[in-house]
Amino acid sequence: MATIGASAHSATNNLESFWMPFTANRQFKQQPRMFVSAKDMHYTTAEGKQVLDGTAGLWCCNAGHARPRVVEAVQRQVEELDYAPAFQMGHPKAFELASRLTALMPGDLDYAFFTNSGSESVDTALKIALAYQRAIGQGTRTRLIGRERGYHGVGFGGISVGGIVKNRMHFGTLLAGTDHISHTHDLEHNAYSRGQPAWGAHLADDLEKLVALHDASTIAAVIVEPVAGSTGVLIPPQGYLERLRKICDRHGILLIFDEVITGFGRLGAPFATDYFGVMPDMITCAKGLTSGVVPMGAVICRKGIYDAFMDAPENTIELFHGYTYSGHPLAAAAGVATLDTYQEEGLFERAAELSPYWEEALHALKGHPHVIDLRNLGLIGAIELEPIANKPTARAFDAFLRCYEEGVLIRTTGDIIALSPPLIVEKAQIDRIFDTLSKVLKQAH
Ligand code: PXG
Repeated sequence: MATIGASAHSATNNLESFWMPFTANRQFKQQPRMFVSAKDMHYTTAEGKQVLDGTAGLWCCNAGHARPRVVEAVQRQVEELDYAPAFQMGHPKAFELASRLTALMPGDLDYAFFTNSGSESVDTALKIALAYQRAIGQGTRTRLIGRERGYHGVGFGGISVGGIVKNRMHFGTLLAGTDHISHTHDLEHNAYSRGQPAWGAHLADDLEKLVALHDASTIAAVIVEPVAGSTGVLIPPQGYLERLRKICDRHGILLIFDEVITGFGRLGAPFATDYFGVMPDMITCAKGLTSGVVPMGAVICRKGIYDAFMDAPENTIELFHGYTYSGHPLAAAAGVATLDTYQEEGLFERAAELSPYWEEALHALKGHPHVIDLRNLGLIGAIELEPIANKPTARAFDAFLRCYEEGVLIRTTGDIIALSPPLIVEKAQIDRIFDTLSKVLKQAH
């Protein structure tokens, strides 16, 4: 077996060639952190150490790792049908998954378009929004509105409506005609909120300002994460999403919920739309759809959107969009088996049941050195740290490295620690995550 370390620069295992995504490549390659296997709640490192997964991989392995149903389904599928053309041909698993997925959805969110990632789901949803407005005779509606601190993946559509400076500033002019409403994060009013903060519903009125500026007749859609994940777990104030929905309705603007993180039980309900009781016109998802086992995403659309495309002659393609691997057999098989696992093990309900325990364990960190906020919803938690002067991100990254040494995987963004364990986490493992964090934060300088 190829090993790392001494043989790192051998021909069989040259760490140089792989340009790693969203990674400090040089730092990593000097001090690699390699996972070689995973089971249930744990990773095993190249050195043979067990690491407790406090982040469900990258917010995706909601059912835990190497779950038998999913592993077997993928193995069976690869032997039976490895690939079928995605355009003008079909295969049963993709249809089965679309039926199962839309059956999970409230209301008339009845149609699923498959992609291979969250980024592709977002770009797909934005394109469907534009094409839909044209189809219903509203072709002047070409603007796409996102939110500051939003993360919608890394396609040009996603970074254009996204609100992360570093993800945008290096990449030219982006899409024309996008704009952003303000984010909802406010420590002055909402620090140490448990669940949804009370203050801030009025921030949704920012959309009215953009309507006044651009005119509703130019705006196709608004996309938001119901809970912003990547920029540090920003939980919507009570009443905020309801207000956003009302403003969209008033002005004929489509509302897209980017549920790449909030989907598949993360909040203790199937989706954020269920948790908050607010219906979007489209949902983008990925990650938990296959519990991270095979790459896959989906856009779920309300019936009226699909129907608007269906009045062209029957032998014509209705939407000029799709991917070679849309609804890939292995991904579809993984998806069906993952949904089975969620259902059989009651994992969404389990997340809801565990969330008060999770909340208590998180908020017990109040008063630890440099902690300036703690926030939580469902099985998501965040610890915001005071940045070291002139060294933003250093304090949280140091905590990440120390937790890893202690055998617990956490995730950091800026100086915020984000936590999102697989939904199979046990109470003793929640204790282990927060005991480790407590120890590490007490040692922090
Ligand atoms: N939308 C949202 C809301 C996301 O969180 C994407 C789109 C893009 O998905 P893909 O599959 O193209 O990566 C995401 C991805 C983190 C982290 O640590 C978050 C994501 C990905 C990697 C790391 O916060 N979110």
